[in-house]
Parts: sequence; C-alpha cells; structure tokens
Amino acid sequence: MITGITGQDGAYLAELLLEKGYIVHGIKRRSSSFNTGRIEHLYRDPHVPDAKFFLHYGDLTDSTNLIRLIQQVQPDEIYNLAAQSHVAVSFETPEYTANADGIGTLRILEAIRILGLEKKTRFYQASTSELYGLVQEVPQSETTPFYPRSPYAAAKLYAYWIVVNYREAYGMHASNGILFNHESPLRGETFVTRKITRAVAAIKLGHQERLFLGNLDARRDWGHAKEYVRGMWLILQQDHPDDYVLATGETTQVRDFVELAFSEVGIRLRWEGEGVDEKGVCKDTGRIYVEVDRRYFRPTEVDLLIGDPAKAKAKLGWVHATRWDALCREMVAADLITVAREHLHDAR
Ligand code: NDP
Ligand code: GDR
Repeated sequence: MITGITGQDGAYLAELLLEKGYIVHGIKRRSSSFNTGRIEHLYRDPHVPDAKFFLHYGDLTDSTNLIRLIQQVQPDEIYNLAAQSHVAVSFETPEYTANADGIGTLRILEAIRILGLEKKTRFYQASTSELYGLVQEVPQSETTPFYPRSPYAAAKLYAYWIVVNYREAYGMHASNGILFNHESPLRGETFVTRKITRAVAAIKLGHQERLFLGNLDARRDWGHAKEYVRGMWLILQQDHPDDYVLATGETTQVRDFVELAFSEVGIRLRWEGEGVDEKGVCKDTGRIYVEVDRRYFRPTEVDLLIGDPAKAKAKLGWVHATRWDALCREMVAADLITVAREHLHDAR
C-alpha cells in the first residue's frame, strides 16, 4: 500500500513494486481536477482478472478511512509518502501540514495497531533531511542532531519520533528513510529544480521571458528520485527495522543548478549585483534571464544540506548512480519536450 501514490515518489515506487510482481494499492485524494497524470501508464482496468494495481480514495486526515482501507487490503508493506510536502507552503498552512504530515503518520500506525497487524505489516515513513535544518554538523548522518526550521520539518520531526516510538513500544517493523532532496522529470513544478528546468525550456522555446527565484545561495544534496525509491524498498526488506539516510554526499548551490540548466540550451549566464538585486545575465547578449523575488524567501531557511549515506551503503547495499549535473540535464531535456507538447496542444 502506498499513500501519496499520485506524487513524484509514489509514481516511481509503484512502478518499481509492480516490476517486482507486487500487488499495489494506492491511496489518492479526491480532487476537482485530474491528479493521476504520473501513474496513468500503470493503470489498467481493475476488473481484468490479473489486475495488480488498485486506487482507493483516501486522506491522511481521515482515520476512519485509513482504518477501513488497511483492514480491507491487509497490506504486507505500507509506504507512507503522502504529505503536504512543500516547505514554503507549510508556513502558510502550518496547522494542516501538522495534521497531514505529523498526525497523519500516527493515524496509520494506530490503524495497524487497532487492526492487530503489528507483526504482519511493515511500515516505511518518508522522513526528510529538512529535520537537520539549522546546521549542527556536516555531512549529516543518522546521528546528527535535528533542528527543524519550518512547520513542515516540525511536523515531520513528530512523525519521525512516533515511528521510532511505535517500533520500540510495540515491536513493529517501522522504519524512517531520511531522504535528502531527490528530483526527476516528475518533480512537482513548484520545487526549485523543476521550476528552473521548466522555465529554461519555456524561455528557450519563446514562451517565457524571465525566471524569478528566491534564495540562490542555498545548498542541496540532489539525487535522482528513481534511485531513492529503490532505497525505500530495500529498507523494508531488512530483517530488522531501522532508520537510514539516503543521499549522494555532494552539495550544490541553487545558483549553480540555474547556470547549468541555462547552459544546456545555449545560454551562458553571468551574475551581477547582490542579494535581492542579483541578476542572471546572458554573457553574450546582456539580456536578463534570472531575477530574485523576495516572495520566494522563507521566514527561516535551511542553508546547507549534505548527507552521509555510509550506513545505507554498508547495510542496504544502496548507492546512488546519478550526479546532480546529469539529473539537471535529464530534467531540461524532458521539459523541452513537455513544454513543446503543451504549446502544441494550445495551438490546436
Ligand atoms: P509530492 O508532493 O510529489 O507528493 C505528495 C503526495 O502526497 C501526493 O500524492 C499528494 O496528493 C499526497 N497528499 C498530500 N496531502 C495528502 C493528504 N492529506 N492525504 C493523502 N494524500 C496526500 O512529494 P514527493 O513525491 O516528492 O515526496 C514523497 C514524500 O517524501 C513526502 O512525504 C515528502 O514530504 C517526502 N520527502 C520528499 C523528498 C524529496 O526530495 N522529494 C525528500 C524527503 C522527503 P496530490 O497529488 O493529490 O497532491
Ligand atoms: P526543499 O525544496 O525546501 O529543500 O524541500 P525546494 O526545491 O522547494 O527548495 C530548495 C531550495 O531552493 C531555494 N529556492 C527556491 N525554492 C522554491 N521552491 N522556489 C523558488 O523560487 C526558490 N528559489 C530558491 C529554497 O529556498 C530552498 O533553499 C524539498 C521537498 O521535497 C521536501 O518535501 C523534502 O522534505 C526536502 O526537499 C528534502
């Protein structure tokens, strides 16, 4: 069972589990607009006899719904990927974020307990490098102290510890994957990497003038989502539950990601000015392509993330293959196709 199946990670994980022969049950929210674009290719008529992929309506804020679905499905493994996952948005909707991301995790653990499935159902929690927040040490590992810097991170901190507590209190096979940022062509369009690669494609194809961003100084440890969902699966295949960092061990500034993405479409940038006056200017033509907009700054920022994946390598045999530059190139190439297609549809 996968919560958050319509998101980036849910789509890649569902694909992986189906490849492995699993029967996959996904929980999706009711939406007034289409929200299954990332998993459409996996969906077949559930009435056919060998159907292996099922979708159910549900929500992490509704415990009766979760209890009923878990009772019905009796899952061997639950991957809890559902969350209000945008850090900046969590400052606007802190209570909802706490409810879905924090208490939502508790609701699933309690459902497992109420239904007496503690010894049957293994549980994976989508924990995050945002727990580290204000830098305490680098690189960040499973033993680095947490210091959350947003309502999102504070909610995920609760979820992290309630998972540890239910593991210790009730002997549940419940584990946290402390995943550093992972991206892909399926990444949500308001996260910084995808916002950049989409804008670069739109600018190249003549549909956008400029890209407005927030803090260009932030550093992130960016890996490929497809490789990280394999790590989630490996965590649940271990004899004993535990908590693991998944990361590349390399950190890159937002500014460098912007520069590389533009260079992929032949626009070489130089940077002029400082702070909110900084601009990304084309070296050849002097045209301004990137500007800073205060509205994208967060009240408290996480300046530097760089993970130490040594434990995952030693115990799970998990290693990443894709570096941030290859990831950036893949995302720009994919967005050139996506943006071109969208405008072709518009033109019809
Ligand atoms: P996305 O934002 O792409 O997907 C989130 C999913 O959760 C979507 O399917 C969304 O549904 C669903 N969802 C949101 N709120 C609820 C709710 N109340 N009830 C049920 N479902 C809900 O996130 P990612 O795939 O990138 O991330 C997956 C998980 O991993 C998240 O928990 C995130 O916080 C965490 N994480 C992500 C990292 C990353 O770099 N990607 C790193 C570390 C942790 P809908 O499609 O309808 O919006
Ligand atoms: P993050 O991802 O907050 O790390 O959370 P995001 O891509 O939103 O931000 C990364 C960094 O880029 C800076 N930034 C901008 N961010 C956005 N979204 N938009 C901008 O215009 C912009 N300009 C600069 C941010 O300030 C930040 O420093 C992601 C989510 O997937 C979480 O769910 C997950 O837990 C963490 O990664 C690990």
